[in-house]
Amino acid sequence: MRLDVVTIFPEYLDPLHVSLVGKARAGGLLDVRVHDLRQWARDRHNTVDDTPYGGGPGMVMKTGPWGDALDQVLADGYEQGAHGPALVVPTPSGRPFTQTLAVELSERPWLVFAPARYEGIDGRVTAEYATRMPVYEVSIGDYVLAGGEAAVLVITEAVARLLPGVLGNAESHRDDSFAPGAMADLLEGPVFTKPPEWRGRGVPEVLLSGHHGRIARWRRDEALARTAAHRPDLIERCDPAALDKKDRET
Ligand code: 6GU
Repeated sequence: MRLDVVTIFPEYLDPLHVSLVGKARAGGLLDVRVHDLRQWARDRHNTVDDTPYGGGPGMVMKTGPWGDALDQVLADGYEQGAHGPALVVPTPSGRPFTQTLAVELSERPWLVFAPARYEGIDGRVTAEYATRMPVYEVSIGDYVLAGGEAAVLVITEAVARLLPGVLGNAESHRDDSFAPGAMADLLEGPVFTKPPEWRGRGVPEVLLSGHHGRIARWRRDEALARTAAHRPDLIERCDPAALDKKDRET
């Protein structure tokens, strides 16, 4: 998978060299390129923003630098053999970023990220590129960040770990909170490892029992309890058919 990021803070993306995403790059599974938007500024002050039409606070990122940047990043990518680009625009006014969307993005060969600072990018930019490729305007939650760069890190990590060969164990994300499947829409309960006792605290007996059926039942109960405590909205939305009789008793 190829990723391009166009930003006024290239160093903000340095963590893409580290950990899981860094390993995926080193292993040749991810080709990440970060570009400084100011390369495409048109004046000697490297201006990339201006005051909003219609008034109001803050600044809007200009069409010119973004259009030139995206045109060149796309042209270079095509020249280097990339294909099937999608534009990802992190913005608090985007659609919610979910595990389902992470899976969809992980199936694309090429993602171009356009994180905005200030009040956002001139609306003509997304309108223009939407005529050429899918455009995903995405929010990572109901709060406001100073810019989309942190969201690029979040989205990239969620997507990279889904790429074949990135996680050591292909089963590792089967039981993820929010993964589609048996534990769909439930949060994962607590986990334990050695030693069997720590500061007077033991490990739930059932986990040492070797009874796979009872262990699965216990994990399911813990997941339900944690979901009810932290995300009652997920229980509310849950399809009753996804709950068995035992679930309804807990
Ligand atoms: Cl993607 N960008 C900004 N600036 N704020 C956000 C966000 C994105 N998602 C939630 N808040």
